[in-house]
Order: sequence, then structure tokens, then C-alpha cells
Amino acid sequence: MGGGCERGRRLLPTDMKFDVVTIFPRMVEAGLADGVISRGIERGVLDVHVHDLRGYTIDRHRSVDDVPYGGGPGMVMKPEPLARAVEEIRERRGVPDAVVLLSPQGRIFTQVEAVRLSALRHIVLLCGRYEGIDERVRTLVATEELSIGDFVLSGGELPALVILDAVSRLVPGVVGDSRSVEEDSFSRGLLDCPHYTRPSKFAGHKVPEVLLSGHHEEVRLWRKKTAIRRTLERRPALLDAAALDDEERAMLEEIRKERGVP
Ligand code: JFH
Repeated sequence: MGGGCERGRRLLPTDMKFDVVTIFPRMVEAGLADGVISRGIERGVLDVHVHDLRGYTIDRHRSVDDVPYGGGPGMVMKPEPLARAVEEIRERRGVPDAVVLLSPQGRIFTQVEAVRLSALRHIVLLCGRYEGIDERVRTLVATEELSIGDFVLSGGELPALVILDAVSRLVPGVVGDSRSVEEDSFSRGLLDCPHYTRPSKFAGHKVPEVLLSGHHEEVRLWRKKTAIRRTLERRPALLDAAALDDEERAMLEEIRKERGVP
């Protein structure tokens, strides 16, 4: 989906290409059909191709898996179809900047990783299934291995969609308002502040007065402080890593005093 598109008046190349290799192409395509990724594709900024791994098999049964050497339960993804898929992608779409293997053994994918990948032009995502992938795909075909968290999924398709989504929204032109990306509190290493919309009273609970006041500076300070308070309460380790400015460090001190923590 995507490819060169008439943006403005000239035919421009897309800003970022993804190739996803999977035995469940419909599952990945369903995940691309709505939301930021589909908008990026429509706008000609993103180009995503989904490849059915079975299309790269050469045996009569189109096998993508086989029994594990050494015995044991489950099946292992064969290396040849995956290697052939990446080779054809290289020939047809150019040499990718990264070939990412999704697995529970990978480095944890974070916002920092999303920002790093968003600077690349072409990424291949390899989705496994079964008990995993032949180790030689890892060493010979993949350039890196990523996990989206310490829980076990049934395959790499959901992780591939997670990475596609997080990386795509950092590509200029994908998310309409670039402010919502820059101000993303996670990019600053903090949790988000609470949000409210109408009605001003719901189920007996009022919206904080300051948000109705129209005092922009007070609103800004309230949002910053509640973001820091929440981060301290829920994810204190994030604060150690966050690069706080003078104002934020002062607020953190204030909150600690309010809570009676040294
Ligand atoms: C994937 C799968 C179970 C066995 C941990 C110790 C033992 C694989 C391909 C990514 C994240 C995944 C993921 C990614 C790709 C594949 C299923 C089940 C085991 C698990 C290995 C196959 C899972 N972040 N979670 N899950 N599977 N392992």
C-alpha cells in the first residue's frame, strides 16, 4: 500500500517504506486499514507492503515450519522462505536500512527505539510464529531483534503492527498536528497529565477549576505538575531517566514535600 504519490503537484518518493513478512498477511493488513498508518499511506508519506511468507516457499506443501533439531515440542520456522523473502524485497524495493526480527528475546522496544527507527527510510519486519525462528535467520538475515514487552504472544504480527504504529506517527505528515507528537509526554520521559472535556460535571465529579479559568500559564503549570506527580506515583523509575528542566525539578521537590517524602 502506498508508493509514489502526487503530493503537491510533483510525484514524490515516500518518506518511509516498510515491508512486513508474515504467514498471516490479512491480520497485518487489517491492522493497517485504519488509524495513523492508513492516513500516512493515503497521504503518500508511508509505503507498506505485506508479504505472504508462503509465497516464498518452493516445495509442494508450501512449508514454512519444521520439527526442531534435538527434539522437543512445537515447530520452528524454516530459514529458506524468510531469507528468500528478504532477498526479493532487496531486489524489488532496495537495500533496507534495518531488518527487524520480532521476538520475546529481543531488546525492549521503547519510545527511544521508535525515534531511532523513524530516522530510517526502509525497514523490513519479520514476523515469526510457532516456537520461534531458526537461529540462522537471526544471525544471517536480521540486523536487529526487538521485543515489545515481557509477555508471550503467539507470533510477531502484533509486535510488527505496534512498531509500525509507533514509528509511523513520528514520520512528518502522518499525524496531522505535529504538536501532538512533540508534546507527547513520553517523548519527554513523563506520563501524561489528566485530560477533561465537557460536561464540566459528570457523575458528581467536577473538572478541576484551573482548566475552566482561562489562565493559560496556570493551566500549563497544573498540567506539568500533575504529570510529574503521576509519574512519581506510578512510574518513579521514569523520573530518574527524565531530563527535567529547572521548573520541573522545583515541582518535583514541591510534590515530595507535599507527600512528606525526603
Ligand atoms: C512469537 C512464541 C512461545 C517460547 C519466552 C520463553 C519461551 C515464541 C514468533 C514478542 C513479544 C513475541 C513474539 C514474537 C515473535 C514470535 C510465539 C511462543 C515461545 C517464550 C516463543 C513466535 C512471540 N514481545 N512477545 N511475544 N512466537 N518462549
